[in-house]
Amino acid sequence: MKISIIGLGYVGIPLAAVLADLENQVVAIQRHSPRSGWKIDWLNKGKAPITGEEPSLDRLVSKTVSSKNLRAIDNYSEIKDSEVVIIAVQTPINSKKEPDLSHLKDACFEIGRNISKGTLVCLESTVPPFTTVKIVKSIIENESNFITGIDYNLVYCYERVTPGHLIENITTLPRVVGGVTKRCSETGAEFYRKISSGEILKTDALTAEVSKLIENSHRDVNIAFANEAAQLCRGLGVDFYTVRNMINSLPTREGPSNPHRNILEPGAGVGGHCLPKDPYLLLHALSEEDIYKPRLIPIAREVNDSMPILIRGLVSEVLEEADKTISASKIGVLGLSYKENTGDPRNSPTLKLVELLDTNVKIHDPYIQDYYPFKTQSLIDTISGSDCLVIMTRHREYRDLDLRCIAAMMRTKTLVDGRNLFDPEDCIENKFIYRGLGHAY
Ligand code: SAJ
Repeated sequence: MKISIIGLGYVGIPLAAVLADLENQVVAIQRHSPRSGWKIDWLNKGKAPITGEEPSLDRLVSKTVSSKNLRAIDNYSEIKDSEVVIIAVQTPINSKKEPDLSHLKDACFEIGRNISKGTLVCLESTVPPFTTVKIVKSIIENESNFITGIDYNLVYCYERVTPGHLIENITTLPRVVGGVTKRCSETGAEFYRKISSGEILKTDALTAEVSKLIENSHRDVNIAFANEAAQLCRGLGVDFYTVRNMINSLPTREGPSNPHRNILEPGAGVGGHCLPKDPYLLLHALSEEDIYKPRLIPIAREVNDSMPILIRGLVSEVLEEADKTISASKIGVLGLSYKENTGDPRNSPTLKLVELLDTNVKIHDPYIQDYYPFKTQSLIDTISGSDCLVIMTRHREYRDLDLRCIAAMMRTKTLVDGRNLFDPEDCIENKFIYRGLGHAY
């Protein structure tokens, strides 16, 4: 089939590669925006414009670009020949936590103006409830004079990719296909069965939109619970990770797919392009209707957003014990990416921490060289001569760091572990003034 994918991001790029590898003719459409325009040329050279470890992504992109099954362009001219059009544009929130659907609306106008009869349109971007029908359907129908479910089909099928596992997610995870009409759902389900070996669940567009937002809000609330439990355990002088092991020992009921207990990990914060945003997309729709106002979801966001503040407090504590102040110290931070083993700094807690520290900070990240206005340093430059080392991302590269060597390189031996990277006993043995999130130190 001829398939157009709009948006060369964490969803569009791997999806384009997977579809091209299934012998489709795939055109990836990307505007020449300052942030992403460079991806067009990069992809057309057969390279995946994504940092971090993504098994088989580079191979798939170079294979499908050289076989001419995949190419990137900056316009919508090929929509009219496409049997499937997938929308994978960004749907960020603005500084007031309101959805910015401008990129989505632009794409819908272009699709409406160029679409041919019989096309299947799949929206994969995360959107507020009612968006598929009230925005996507109405713009496409107005621009094309088509009737949804008759002249063309429209489904909402939310993306379920996580950096580090993009190809595997797309080809194996279950998918929820929410059709605007029954026929749309059937057509959409048939398409996604060709992509994923996972179960394809059919429903309506609104149910699918709400499923996605509750799926991620649920995760955000569970992380907030772990963050809160870790703080109350510290207050009681109890090691939270020990408590967590006790609780998670409860055997699962229906096997590992549905753990009976599954307390998540406390951490230095919740970053990325999903969890810090998706709960607000849900809350925004509720603010427009006089219906139930959730309290748990916004509070969970506050708890998670407060974690970099807690880390800063721990840095202040250990430096004080060493008769130092933050402003007179050199601080080394390990990890700029929001998530281990990936190179994605978006909404990273490290950005917030560096702002809060407001002092001489050096950052290392194995996957990120620079992210304006930050330039990362080498591991040695980040650690050497520092007065405090802060672990913000549990990258694989940090797992076998030798604490003795680190201690010898530092000017003042203080360490704050925000991701349970080191064993607290090892830190104490190596004479660090130590604090560990989730530990009783
Ligand atoms: N985090 C914690 N404690 C945890 C788990 C995560 O502090 O126990 C932090 C991470 O450090 C990170 C943030 O939360 O900063 C988000 O981590 P994440 O594992 O949720 O990764 P994301 O943001 O890539 O979330 C995606 C989501 N997938 C989609 O939206 C399609 C999410 O629904 C998945 O559950 C998650 O991947 C996953 O499980 O990998």
